[in-house]
Amino acid sequence: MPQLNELTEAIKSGNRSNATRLTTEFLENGTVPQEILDAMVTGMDEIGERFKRNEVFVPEMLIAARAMKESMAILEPALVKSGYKPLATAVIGTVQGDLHDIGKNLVSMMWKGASFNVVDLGVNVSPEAFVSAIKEHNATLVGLSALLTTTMPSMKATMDAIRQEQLEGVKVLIGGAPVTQSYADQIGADGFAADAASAVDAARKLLAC
Ligand code: B1M
Repeated sequence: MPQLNELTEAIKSGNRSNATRLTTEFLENGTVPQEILDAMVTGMDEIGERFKRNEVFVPEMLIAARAMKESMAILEPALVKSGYKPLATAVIGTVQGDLHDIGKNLVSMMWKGASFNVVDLGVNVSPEAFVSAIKEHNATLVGLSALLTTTMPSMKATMDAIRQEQLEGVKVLIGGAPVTQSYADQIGADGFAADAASAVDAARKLLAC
C-alpha cells in the first residue's frame, strides 16, 4: 500500500502521473480525503519554501502546481462529499491597465494548493469588478497584482473602492515586482508579499488560519 509521503513527494517534484495515480489509489483504498489533501498541501508548502530559498525557480513551481491541480480534480468530488470547507474564498486579479499575469497565476495556484477557494478574475481588472466579485463570492481575501509602475495607482484605486464599501473582514494582499511593503502601507493594504510562496504565509497570517 502506498504511503502519503509518496504523494507529497510526487506533488513536490511535479510528477503528474505519480501524483494522480497515488490520489486515485488512496481514494480507492478508503483514505480520508482530508488526509490526502494534507499530503498534497505539504508538497506545495515544501516547494514554496525551496522557492523562497532560491533552490527552485518559476518552472519547478509551475510543474508542481500542475500536478496539484490534476490531483485535486480527482480528489475534489470526494472532498466535497466529505463536507470539506476551504480555508477561505479569495478573489485575485491583475489590476486595471496591466496585462502581466504570470506572477499572479503563480500566487493563485499556490493559494489553491494551500486549500483556499480561489476566484481568479484575470488581468486588467477594474476596481468595480473586484468589488462586485468580493460581494458575489463572499471573499475574505483579495489579491492585487501589478507589474508596471504606471498601473500601481490602479492598486490604490482598487483599495479605495474596497474600503469605501466597508466590506467587513476583507483582507487585501498586494504584490508584484514594483510593489513594496511601504507602498502597501501607503495605500492601506493589509499586507504585501514579495513572492508566491510568501503570499501563502501572508494570507494565512492575515486570516489567522
Ligand atoms: Co512587460 N514589463 N510590459 N510584458 N514584462 C516588465 C514588467 C518590465 C519590468 C520589463 C522591463 O522594462 N525591464 C517593464 C515594466 C517597467 C516598469 O513599469 N517599471 C515592462 C513593460 C514596460 C511592459 C510594456 C509597457 C511594454 C510595452 O508594450 N512597451 C507592456 C505593458 C502591457 C500592459 O500590461 N498593459 C508589457 C507587456 C508584456 C508582455 C505582454 C509581452 C509580457 C506579459 C505576458 C504575461 O504576463 N502573460 C511581459 C513580460 C513577460 C514581462 C517580463 C519580461 C516578465 C514578467 C514576469 O512574468 N515575471 C518583465 C521583466 C522582468 O520582470 N524581468 C516585464 C515572472 C513572474 C513570475 O514574476 O510577475 O514579478 P512576477 O511575480 C512574482 C512577484 O512579483 C510576486 O510573486 C511572483 C513570483 O513569486 N507577485 C505577487 C506577483 N503578483 C503578486 C501578488 C501577490 C503577491 C506576490 O499578492 C496578491
